[in-house]
Amino acid sequence: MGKQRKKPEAPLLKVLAGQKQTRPPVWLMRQAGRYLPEYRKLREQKAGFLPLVEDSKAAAEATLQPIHRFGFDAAILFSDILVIPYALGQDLAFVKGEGPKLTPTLVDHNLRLLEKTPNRLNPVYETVRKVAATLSPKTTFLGFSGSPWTVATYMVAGEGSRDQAVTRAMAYRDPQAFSEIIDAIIDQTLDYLSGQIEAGVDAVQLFDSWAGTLSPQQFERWVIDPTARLVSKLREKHPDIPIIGFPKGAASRIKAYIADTKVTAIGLDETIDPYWADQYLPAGFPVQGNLDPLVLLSGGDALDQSITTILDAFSERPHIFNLGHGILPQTPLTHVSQLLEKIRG
Ligand code: 1CP
Repeated sequence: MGKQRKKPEAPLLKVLAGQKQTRPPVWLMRQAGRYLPEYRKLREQKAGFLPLVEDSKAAAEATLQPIHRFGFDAAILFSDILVIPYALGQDLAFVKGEGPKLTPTLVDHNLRLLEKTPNRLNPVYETVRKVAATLSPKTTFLGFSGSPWTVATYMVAGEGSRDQAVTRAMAYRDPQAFSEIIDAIIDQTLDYLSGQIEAGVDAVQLFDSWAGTLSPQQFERWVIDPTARLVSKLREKHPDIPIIGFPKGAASRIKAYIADTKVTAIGLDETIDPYWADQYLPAGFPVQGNLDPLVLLSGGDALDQSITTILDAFSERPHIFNLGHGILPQTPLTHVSQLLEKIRG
């Protein structure tokens, strides 16, 4: 593919190319999901979350539901960051009320004993082709993956945790074995994102949901370095693909993250002061964020005021409006409409 952007009319892609828009494009992390009644209905018809991801027709529908209802500027592929461990040979189950479980856990099981099954990702590429064929040229199609560190925390512990202690301890205790896990994730993620791009996504986001618990040196080693390698390898194959990095909880370390990983844009979580970000991040560098999901849940004047603050702080820079983390399942739909009216005027 040449330099020509595929969708010259898509506002979100313009922002990623460094062009500020008068009204920022908007989408919401986790916008395809449980706060939507039409999603809950689709989900009920399936035996679990994985059967939904593996049914490309249903997954395409879940991807498009928030676009049909709200007209967001981006559709995000309906899949999950945990399909990478699944493709690397771990078993994956979404246990009701408890969240995802991966077995065997790599804290006590050697990665080399897993049998890779990359064909498990094929239905996702089919979902991408289906969605890409129907999206309007104004709507950006976002692919995604987890970042190596965040995916590794699930592979090692077998589940989500508040502080990633099991994985952080392993990374100190056995950096050699942990590096092998990170490298395997990078290779599989490279194939996965390339597959999404070849099937038709316009840009990708790297979710590093658990970047915030690492000490400074470990952040360099396990967040920045693997992300930089992944970005550079992906650009070798797809030089023009915009990449949004989202190192949640990275605080002031986002400056080093931007400089060293060479992502195209940065996703900011809700703990970052947008005025600080505007002042200290490189001039003209595109940002995404960073409304508190809890203020969207709460609504009212607090919601309006928070939106105004973010719009004001980023009024002079390329900005994609988003939450600082995923939308909460209990969020009233009327609050999402209020948000869109406020941003779009
Ligand atoms: O049965 C269901 O409906 C399960 C709920 C659900 C959904 C809708 C899960 C389980 N994953 C998803 C889809 C999903 N996950 C998307 C789809 C597109 C969209 O954003 O609308 C995306 C981008 C993700 C990304 C994801 N999965 C992240 C990174 C973002 C974040 O929120 O931090 C993480 C950490 C996961 C793991 C995961 N998958 C599902 C759950 C409940 C979790 C969190 C588990 C935990 O840590 O306890």
